Amino acid sequence: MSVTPLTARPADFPLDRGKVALLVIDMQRDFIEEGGFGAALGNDVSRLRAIIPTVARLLDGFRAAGLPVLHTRECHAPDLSDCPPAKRLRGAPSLRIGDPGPMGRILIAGEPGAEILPELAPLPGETVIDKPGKGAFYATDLQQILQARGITQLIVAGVTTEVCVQTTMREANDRGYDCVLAQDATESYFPAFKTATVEMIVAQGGIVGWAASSAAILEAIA
Ligand code: TIU
Repeated sequence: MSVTPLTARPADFPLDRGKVALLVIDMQRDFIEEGGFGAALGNDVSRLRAIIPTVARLLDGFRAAGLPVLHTRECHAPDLSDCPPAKRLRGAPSLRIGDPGPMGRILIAGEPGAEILPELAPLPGETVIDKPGKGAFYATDLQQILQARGITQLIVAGVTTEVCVQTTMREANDRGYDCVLAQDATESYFPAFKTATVEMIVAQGGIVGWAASSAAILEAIA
């Protein structure tokens, strides 16, 4: 298999086209549009919109290269059987998980708010993982899906950087996957948290993984 050096931090990443996939985390209306979960938590959701074109370019690049694309959605069963009470009851959001809002019930599978943004919608045949946790491996089939397809390298994008993206990268790292954060295709409600997350991922020789620009990633897979 052909290995291409991808310009990254803390060092070049040996991208293997036979083993790499794009994993787009939770680009859902509930986190990015008004009236959803992110806004109910008191966040300014507008700043997350800025990465939509960059995530779209990554999707286009992976699709054009014939490389695998996987998407995740954070959402729960309508009866909330997969939602720990602590998750629902924590804090003082204006709407809790399962409550009816302008985009349907908050973070519930099948509701409009839980859908991926139309601009970034999965294509037929692309894997979509519904996950009840912040990490994409907890209580999902992601590990088995990746193993079955021989995927060992993950290019990770999506929201939010320090919550679901970082949790997923840490889960993946512990399972032996080599992960690259697409640093301009991820965003946080808190700019300082995004900066800190990128730095803690690449610190200590890449203790969690690598970070690279989308342009460098697209160049490496072209
Ligand atoms: N609140 C927050 O920053 N994020 C989440 O709750 N979920 C994801 O990051 N997807």
